[in-house]
Amino acid sequence: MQATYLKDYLPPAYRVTHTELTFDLAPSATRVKARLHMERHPDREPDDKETGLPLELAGGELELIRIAIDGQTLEPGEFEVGDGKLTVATVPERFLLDTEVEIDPDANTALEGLYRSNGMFCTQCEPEGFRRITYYPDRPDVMATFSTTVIGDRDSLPVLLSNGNPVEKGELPNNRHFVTWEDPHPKPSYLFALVAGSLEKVEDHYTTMSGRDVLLQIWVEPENLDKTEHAMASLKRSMQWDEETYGREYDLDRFMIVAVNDFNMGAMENKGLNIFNSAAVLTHPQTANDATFQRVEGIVAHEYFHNWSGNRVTCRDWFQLSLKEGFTVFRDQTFSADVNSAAVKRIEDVSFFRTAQFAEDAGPTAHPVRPDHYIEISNFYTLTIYEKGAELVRMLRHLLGWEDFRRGSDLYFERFDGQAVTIEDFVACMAEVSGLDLEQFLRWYSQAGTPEVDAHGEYDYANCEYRLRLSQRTPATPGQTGKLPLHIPVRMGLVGTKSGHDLTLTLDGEKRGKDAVIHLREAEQTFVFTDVEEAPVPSLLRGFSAPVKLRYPYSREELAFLLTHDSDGFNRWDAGQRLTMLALDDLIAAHRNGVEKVMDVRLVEAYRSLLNEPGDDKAVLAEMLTLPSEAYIAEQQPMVDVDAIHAAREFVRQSLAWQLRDDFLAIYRDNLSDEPYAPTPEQIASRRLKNVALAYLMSIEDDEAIGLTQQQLERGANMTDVRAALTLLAHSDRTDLAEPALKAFGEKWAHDPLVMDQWFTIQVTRPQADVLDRVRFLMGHPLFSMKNPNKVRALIGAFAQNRVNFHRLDGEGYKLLADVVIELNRLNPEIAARIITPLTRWQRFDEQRQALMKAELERIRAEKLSPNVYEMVERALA
Ligand code: DPP
Ligand code: ZN
Repeated sequence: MQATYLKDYLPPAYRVTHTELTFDLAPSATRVKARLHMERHPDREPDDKETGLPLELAGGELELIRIAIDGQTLEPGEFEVGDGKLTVATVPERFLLDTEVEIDPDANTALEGLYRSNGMFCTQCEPEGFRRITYYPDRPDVMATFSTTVIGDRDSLPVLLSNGNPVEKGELPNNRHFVTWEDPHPKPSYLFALVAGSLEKVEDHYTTMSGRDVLLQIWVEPENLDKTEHAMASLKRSMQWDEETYGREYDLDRFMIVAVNDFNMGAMENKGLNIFNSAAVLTHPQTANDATFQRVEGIVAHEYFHNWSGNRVTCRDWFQLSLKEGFTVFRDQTFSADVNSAAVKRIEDVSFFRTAQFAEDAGPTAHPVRPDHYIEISNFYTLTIYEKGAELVRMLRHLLGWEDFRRGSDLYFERFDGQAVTIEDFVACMAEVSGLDLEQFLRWYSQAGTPEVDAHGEYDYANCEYRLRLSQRTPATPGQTGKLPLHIPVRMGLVGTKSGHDLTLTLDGEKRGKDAVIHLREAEQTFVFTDVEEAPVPSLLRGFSAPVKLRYPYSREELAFLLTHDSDGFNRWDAGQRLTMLALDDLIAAHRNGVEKVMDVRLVEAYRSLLNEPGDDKAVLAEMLTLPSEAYIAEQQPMVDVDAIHAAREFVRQSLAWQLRDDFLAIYRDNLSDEPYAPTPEQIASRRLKNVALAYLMSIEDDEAIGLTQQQLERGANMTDVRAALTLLAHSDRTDLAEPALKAFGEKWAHDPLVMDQWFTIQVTRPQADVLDRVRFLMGHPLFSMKNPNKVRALIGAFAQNRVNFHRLDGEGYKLLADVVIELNRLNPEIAARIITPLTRWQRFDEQRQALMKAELERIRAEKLSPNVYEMVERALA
C-alpha cells in the first residue's frame, strides 16, 4: 500500500469555484448529481501544452451513471475509472463538469461518506469521506461555495438539512419533497454535511457582538428532546467566549447541531451543520455524569471554535491537521478552564496527556505533530496531532504573552481568511507580531518523541547563588534517530526552605520576579540565580509549561515540602504525584521480590494533612487525593509489570483507607447534599470529593462503606452518584451485591443506548478474573452491536483498558481483541485501526506477553487488510 509524502505536495491541477449537488435519497440507491464549476489552477502549468493537464477526481464505492463536460456526455474511452479515481486526459482551462453517481448508504458500515444511522441519513466527510459521495478533488486546498438540493420521502424524511442557509423548498411527485441549501463561504469538501430524517429540534437565539441574530438549533430523535439543554447553554457560552477572547464572530444566519448514534468520532465541525456523536452532545442529570457534562461542554465549544480555526482558515493538506486541531484544542481547553476550575482542568488534561500521549510518543506509532508521510490519514487523528499540538500552541502563548499571542491570532485570521494554509504560516504570524525568533521552536512540529529534561540544582551558601543545570535529550523514534535540541520554556520558582515562600529570581543581574520562564535551547545549559537569600527547593515546569518528562532528584522531604508550600497549584498536585510514585516504586519492587509490603508513613501523613486542612478548593483536593492510574504508573516503569502495579496501587489505596478511615468518612458526610442537580463547578467538585472518599472507604469493603454505597445507589439522585456507587459495588468482591444492582440498572435503562454503554463499561472494567467471560457474554447481548462505534468502545475498548485482565498470561485477552479487529477491519476500518492500539504497545511488556501480543498481530497481518489496519500492524511489527 502506498504512502503519501509531504515533500510531494503540489497544488491541485484544477480547482472548483462552485459546487452544485442534488441528492435523491433512497436507503440503498441514492442518486447524487454534481455540477462542478472548474478551472485550471494558476500555479499549475501543463507539462505538455498540446494535451494539457489531466483531470483527476477522487472517488470510491461509486457507481458512475453519467459524466459530461460542458454539457457533452463523455463516452467510455474518453475517461478512465479505477484505483480510487476518475481520470479525464484532456479538459479545457475552464469548464463545467457534470456527474451522476449511485451510492448505497445502507451498505456503508465504515460510516464515512453518506450512511444511515437509525433510519436517519447523515454524513462524515473528514478527512476523505466526500469521495464516497461523488467524484471530486477531495482535498482541503480546494475550496468552493456549495449549493445543495436534498430530495427525500415526505413521511420518513420530513427534515432535510445541509450547510448554510435554506433558500428554497417545495413538493415533488410521489410524496417527495426537497430543500435547497446555500453555503456562501468557500469550503473544502471535508466540511460538507447532509442530514435527513425524522428529527425534532430545540431552538434558541444568539445575538452576535455586531448585533446579528443567529438561530440555534439542536436536532435529535424525539425521545432525546429533554437532553439538549446543556449543549445549548454550552453553545451560547462558546459563542460569547470566542467573541470576548479572540474577537471572532459567527458568520451565518443559523447554526445547527445534529445528534447521531452511529459515529466514528466525537463530533464534526461541518460549516453551519455540526454533526455530533450522540454521546458527545446529549446529557440529562439522570443519564449522564458530571464528566460527561463537562466533556459535552468542551466538545460543543471545540466544534464551534473550528468555525474560525479550521473552517474560515483551513489546512493546505492533511499533514497540517494540527494547524486546526492543535489550535482548536488549545482554545477549548482555555474555554473550559475559564468557565470551570482552571487548576483542575489543567491537572486533568496533563494527567491524561502524560499517560496516553507520552505512551504514543514512546511507541511504534510515534509521529511528529506534523507528520511527513502516511498511508491512511484517518490513522492520524491522534493524541499527538490534537493534544501535543495544543501544548505547542500553549508554549507559543507562554513565549509571546497573551497580548502578542492574540495579535498573532488576529493577524492569522485576517491574512488567511478563506484560505488553506500551513503550520509555518501560523507560526510566522506569531513571530511577526512579537519579533521572536521561532526557527528553533518549529522543530517541535517535525520531531517526534517526548524530550527528557534532567535537572540538578546546587545552592552555594557562601555566595547566595543557586545553580540550576538543565539538560535535554529526545529519544529516537521510528524513522527518526538524530534528534536536535528543542526550545523549551521552563516556568519555575525557587521556594525558600526557611520562609516557605517563592524567592525573587535574579538571573544575569536582572530581577525576574518570583515566577519566571527560562528558555532551555541547548543540549545542556546552566542558569545561575544570584542573591538567593536561603536554600531553596526548585519548583520546575510549573503548570506543565512544556510537554516534556522532567526529572529532578527530589527527596521525599522536599516533595512533602512542595506539596504544602508551592504557590503553583499544579505543581503542588504534581509533588503529591511524585511522592506517591516513589512509594509505589518501592511497593512494586517489594511485590516482585516477594517481600512484605510496607506503607510509607510520609505518604500517609501527607494525605492526613490534606484531609485535615482541606483549603477551599474542593476540586483540587479531590485531584490531590486521587492516586495515579495503573496506566500512568505503567508509563513510569522501564518494563510494565501489570500485576505488581495493580497490587501495589491496591495496597496504597487500602492502607490509606485503613489509616484515614474517619477522615474519609467525614469528607463523605460533609459533601452530602440535597440540592437539585446542576453541572456547576462547585457541585461537581463536591460530588467528586465525596465519591473519591467513598471509593477509599469501599476499598476496605466494610459494612458501613457498603451501606453508604448502597444508600447512594438507591437514592438515585443523579447519574454521577449512581454511576460511582454502582461501579464500586460492581468492582467489589461482593458478587451478591454487584449482580442484583447491575441487573436492576440494566433493566431500568434498557431503552437508553448511552446509559447502556455505561453499563457495559462498568462490567468489563471489574478487576476480578471473570471479566473475559463477561465480555464474551455481553458481546452476545441484544443491545451490543459491532456496527455501533460507541458500543465497541464501551465494551471492547474499555476491556482493553482493564489492565490485569486484558494482559492475562494465557493471552485470551489479546486474542479477543484481535478477533474484534479482524471483524471490524471489514465493517469499519477506522474503528478497527483505533481499537488495535493496546496490542501495538507490546515492547513494554515481559517476554511472554510480548510473544503473545506479537502472535496476535501476526494473525491479523495474515488477513486481507484495509489500509487503516495494515498501516497500524506494519508499524507495530516493524
Ligand atoms: N475535526 C473533527 C474534530 O476534531 C474530527 N473529529 O473536531
Ligand atoms: Zn477538532
